[in-house]
Amino acid sequence: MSRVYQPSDYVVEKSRLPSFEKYKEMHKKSLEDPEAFWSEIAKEFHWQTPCQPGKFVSYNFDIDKGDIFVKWLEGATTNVCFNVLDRNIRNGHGDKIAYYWEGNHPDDYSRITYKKLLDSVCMFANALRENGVRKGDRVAIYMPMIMETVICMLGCARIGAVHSVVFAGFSPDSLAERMSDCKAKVLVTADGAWRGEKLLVLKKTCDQALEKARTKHNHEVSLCIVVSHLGRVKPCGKMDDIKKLYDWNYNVDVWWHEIMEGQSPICAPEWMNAEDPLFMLYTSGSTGKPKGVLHTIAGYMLYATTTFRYVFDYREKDIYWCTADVGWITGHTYVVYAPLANAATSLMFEGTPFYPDNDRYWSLVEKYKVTQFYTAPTAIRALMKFGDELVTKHNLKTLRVLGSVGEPINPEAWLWFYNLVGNKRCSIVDTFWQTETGGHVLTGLPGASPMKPGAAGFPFFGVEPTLLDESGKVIEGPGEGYLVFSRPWPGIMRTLFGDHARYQKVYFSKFKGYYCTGDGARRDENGFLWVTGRIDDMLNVSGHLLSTSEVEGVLTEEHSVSEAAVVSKPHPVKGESLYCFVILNEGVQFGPELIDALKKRVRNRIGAFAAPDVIQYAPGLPKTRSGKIMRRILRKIALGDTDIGDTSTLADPSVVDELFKSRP
Ligand code: 6R9
Repeated sequence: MSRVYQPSDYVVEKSRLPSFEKYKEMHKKSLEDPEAFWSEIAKEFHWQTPCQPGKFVSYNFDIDKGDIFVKWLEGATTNVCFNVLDRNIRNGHGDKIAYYWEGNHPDDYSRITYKKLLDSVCMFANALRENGVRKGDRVAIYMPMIMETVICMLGCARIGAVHSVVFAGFSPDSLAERMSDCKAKVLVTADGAWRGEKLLVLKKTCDQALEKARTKHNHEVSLCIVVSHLGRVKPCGKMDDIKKLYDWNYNVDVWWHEIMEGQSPICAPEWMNAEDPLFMLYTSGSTGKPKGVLHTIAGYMLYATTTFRYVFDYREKDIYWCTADVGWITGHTYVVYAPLANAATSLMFEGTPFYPDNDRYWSLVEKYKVTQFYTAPTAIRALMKFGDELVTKHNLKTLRVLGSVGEPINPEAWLWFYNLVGNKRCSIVDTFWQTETGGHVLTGLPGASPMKPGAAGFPFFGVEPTLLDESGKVIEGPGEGYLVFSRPWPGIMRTLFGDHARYQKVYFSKFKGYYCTGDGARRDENGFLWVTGRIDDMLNVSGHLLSTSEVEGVLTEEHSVSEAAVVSKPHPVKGESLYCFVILNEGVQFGPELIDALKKRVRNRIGAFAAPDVIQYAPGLPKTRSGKIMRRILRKIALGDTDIGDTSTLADPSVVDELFKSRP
């Protein structure tokens, strides 16, 4: 039985939702009458055409009854950029700081008000229009954590272009594949950025990606807009002449500052239908090909706004900080759209927790007087290693809410976060959600929910979680099963870009009538939900989802490898790590050189975060008679755990012994 922690008086006093009873009441209302619940929140926003009563929500989650669809506020028209900027300025927040920006180097920092942000967004939106970008066109974004990234996303939203951000740690191949899949017209990037002492030459990666898009995918991106960033920040490590780091292609490349020059800071927003696309974001798929998750305008805006308000209990003078990169969904919703929709002041940080010292996060909390701090378990575990003194030497008393996202948080990390960082008086919100869900779906609420270290907690408003057993039977009360949802909340994705069939198959075919998350969960005797992790062939490395088959595909590209199987092995900091088994072709020598080559290949093809920890030589793989690899057994071998259970379904049980013998 784990201990239950109640929210402290300090948190409850300031909370807009100060009791669990009140939460339960609101949650019940949100399910009983979604229209009444969400239309109350919709009233705050500007609608060019309001939603007609009775049209608030319609959906089908049952594939037997026809195509799956979800629609919120059908017929209404609005613009997200207008709502997160112009509306706030009209409400008197024009001079409020939207973002404090802190660079990789502590001497680089700046700030931007709502009014200034709107001016820049309009200028960029005009520049996009001038360059032929129209409503519905896709704009790929490969950017560091700088203000221009936000300006670019909102500029797209203003003119109805669909942004497709690719995390700037992805390889040229991954970027090329994503740009080609969404047929991006434009790519926006920066010359480079510092991460700690390491220089990332983003422009060079983009050049290679543009070339690959052309030759491998037959897709031509007509314009590449480049922010000149390196010249305006302090160098943090060794750097040659910037201009020599990459080429300039006069047919395609333009400087950000040049296309911004002379643009008007006024730009009429494109009034969009509620169900028009806002953005797409690729997430790993279990077949290897990434899935272009598509979010639409009105529902996403409502849901992002509401989750932010209640989950972080944001108040007027608070300073909120989410450490996630804009390249992931957490950055989209909780660095960009949700804080701005709430007229919040956020901190945006370009660097790493370890530069110039391992207390950078804590020194930033102190410097900016952060009230809400939202990060990932992998970061917490990495920082725990450096000892308590790096935390305690900073004044962190402004903190009120601590958030966790990306993977289940282990109780040890939770307790450290709670006791040391939160000084036993902050609430921890463990937010479970996905690229697909648009915003938090299971979470605690600071003043209202009791907490258990490691439990995600309770459904957010409008969310109805269900646990199912293998046969699809509903598990009532305590128990463990597949985590599914029986109805849509406003922020759920609408489709996979260009592949509605795959959307229906991946998310709605396993259990008829339910959205299937791909995660397992347990409900305990007090009704807390604990997410137990992926139940498909996905891996979560430092909060980044990867598909095992994608990595296997890359390993087998190496000519010497005939077959590969990748499993997850628990890792003290990263949560999970990649453990790879490779079968080699005749006559190939297994040794450090090949291991190196394979690791490098995965890094180059997918990204540094996907680099395998272990490559093991495998004389064979444990397969069923029908040829399915039994990953369960491989996971045991990776762990060195000989208690492997029943192997009677294996075609050749002797390979298991051999694999144990060949462990490195
Ligand atoms: C927001 C985000 C989604 C997957 C999800 C689950 C895992 C995220 C979690 C969590 C346990 C949490 N996950 N938050 N597991 N507790 N609080 O991370 O989106 O990158 O799409 O990953 O991450 O496995 O299915 P995304």
